[in-house]
Amino acid sequence: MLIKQAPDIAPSEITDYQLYLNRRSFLIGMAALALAPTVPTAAAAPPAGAPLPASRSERYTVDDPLTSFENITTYNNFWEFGSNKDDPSRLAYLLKPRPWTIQIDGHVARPRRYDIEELLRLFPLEERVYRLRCVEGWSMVIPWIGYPLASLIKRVEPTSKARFVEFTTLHDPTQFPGQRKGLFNLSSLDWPYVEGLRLDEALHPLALLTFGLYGQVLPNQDGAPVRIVLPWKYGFKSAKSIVRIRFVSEQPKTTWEKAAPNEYGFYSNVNPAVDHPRWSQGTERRIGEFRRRKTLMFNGYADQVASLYAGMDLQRNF
Ligand SMILES: Nc1nc2c(c(=O)[nH]1)N[C@H]1C(S)=C(S)[C@@H](COP(=O)(O)O)O[C@H]1N2
Ligand SMILES: [Mo]
Repeated sequence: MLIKQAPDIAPSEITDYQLYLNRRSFLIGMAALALAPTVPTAAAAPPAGAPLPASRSERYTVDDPLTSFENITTYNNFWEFGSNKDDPSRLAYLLKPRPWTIQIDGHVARPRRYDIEELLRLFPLEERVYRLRCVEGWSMVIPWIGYPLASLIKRVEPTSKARFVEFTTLHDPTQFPGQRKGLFNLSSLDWPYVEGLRLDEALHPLALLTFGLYGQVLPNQDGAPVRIVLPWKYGFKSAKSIVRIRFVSEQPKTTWEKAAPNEYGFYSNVNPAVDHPRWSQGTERRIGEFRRRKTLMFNGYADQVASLYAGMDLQRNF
């Protein structure tokens, strides 16, 4: 059985938000001039992707310093590429984020297959700065670009039978080496990667359908061309490279529940009071910092999401 590790990584450089903003306006300027963006940056950043303009949200942001683009794009969990933190950035070139479609089906009045270009333009894009807390004990602060998942959900009109939403990642071993069967993948996950939410969780305004980060389209290793981001839940709930959103009446069986049901529950809300069976969830290591931080209930979003779980036993519904 495959088991997530709780690693301790070497500290990295501290993010300079101003540097990002400068670089972003520089990129947008370059794009406007239709020049090839060979961008000289202070940090050895990976090549810049296509700019993705968005208006910065005043409401959905946090004061914590941003994690560097470098760290966000080289320290990843994306098991489709492999189980090491650098596998996704090393092998990301294998994923082809265009053409791409996303199937929306199940209990909805308007089931449809959307082309990614259309999906991207359905609603205005916002930049939101969210904390991301991995179940392994590290965290980041990421300026995502997307629009509320709720906007898309309302558009396809779930019927009264829709009680849960299931998200499925692309299954293609030619693009995802981690999905190939073989000696080195004996203990891999059950593909495709499936995640799920209760419908009311999926409709929560924090749930973001995400197309970009740091002013540009999602790098492949971060889940191009479209993923979800659920900042109050452990990172593995935020499925990457989604090809299908299905509305169902029964609670979906998720990939990590299937792999280790006693370790990864359906809810997986960030909760410092409920330890993982093999390690504490009380503190976290913010990538780029030295001292550990205290993990906050619902990752610091309790005032916004606690009511979703009123009356539930969070020890049992972990
Ligand atoms: N399809 C898919 N989605 C995934 C994963 C994965 O392995 N496959 N890993 C998850 C985990 S464990 C985390 S912490 C986040 C990491 O997102 P990031 O690499 O963009 O920071 O993606 C989540 N989404
Ligand atoms: Mo994670």
